[in-house]
Amino acid sequence: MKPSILQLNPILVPAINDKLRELYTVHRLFEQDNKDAYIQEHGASIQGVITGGHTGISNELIERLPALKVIAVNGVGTDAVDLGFARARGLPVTGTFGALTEDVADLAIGLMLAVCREICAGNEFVKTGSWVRNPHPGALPLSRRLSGKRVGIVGMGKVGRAIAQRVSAFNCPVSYTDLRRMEDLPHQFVPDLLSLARGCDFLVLCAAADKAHGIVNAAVLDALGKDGYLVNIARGKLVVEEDLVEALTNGVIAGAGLDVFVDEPNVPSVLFGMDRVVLQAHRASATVESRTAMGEMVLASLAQALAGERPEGSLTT
Ligand code: 8YV
Repeated sequence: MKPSILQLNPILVPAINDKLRELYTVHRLFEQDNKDAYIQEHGASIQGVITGGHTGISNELIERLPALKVIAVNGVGTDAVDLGFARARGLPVTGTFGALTEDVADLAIGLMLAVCREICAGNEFVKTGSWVRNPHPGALPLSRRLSGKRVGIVGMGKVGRAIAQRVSAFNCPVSYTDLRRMEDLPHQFVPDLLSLARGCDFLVLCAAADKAHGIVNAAVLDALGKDGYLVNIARGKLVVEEDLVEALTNGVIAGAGLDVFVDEPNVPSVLFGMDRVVLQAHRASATVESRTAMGEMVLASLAQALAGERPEGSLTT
């Protein structure tokens, strides 16, 4: 009999789903109307869980899966899993570390360019016929340059480093904050976020959100200032969203490029009408390339754990 796997959210790569079905009995919890009853019926047989970085898994659900051998996160953020709880149970929690770095960094660059060059507003201007109705060159205001601007990176992990590498090609001086200075990097380390924000034009959030809720607040946005942009490709909860909305509404900062939000898919609707704000639906890793590599890592984690081995990417065992 094939081992049973519980899948908490969809995988979008057909080949990965085929492979999962070939090896396991896959219980797709995200398709069930009555999730509680479904767990009641199948919980005892589940040996592996697949979840998303943002979705994670509750301790309550873990407790209802007595045969569980692994939680495979199809992502790199593990803030939605209680790692201490899993560790105490000897339960491996794995991530897809390294698989999505390039695409997340690419989207950060896309958001940086989109906000300062107002690419989305320009796109709408052409597509809605406004250019024809109003061909005067001043119909759209001048935008701002990215090249040479000072970039402040919050969280110099794999993604932060990949962004630093990319913006260096735009001749942008890079500074960063993290728990510690990285001796192998040529960039300026700034120990506190407020000073980092004060000294940069783009504040780019790439930090893990495990212990960093609400670090970007009104004071940080004030320090970033009226010519500064915020880019977030990490987690919505790093930011006090009400403070961000207020800062954007009142011109405290110049604009924002956001892929992630506090309560996805609910985004503060006041942002929808702002040309200086570019929004994405948590899609930084949503490429065929990343999601295929991530799916393969999930498959490897399941296979290793169910064979009684320690999964390579385990954070807790
Ligand atoms: C993924 C993420 O979209 O890696 C993460 O932590 O949040 C995302 O990049 C998500 O995990 C896909 O399931």
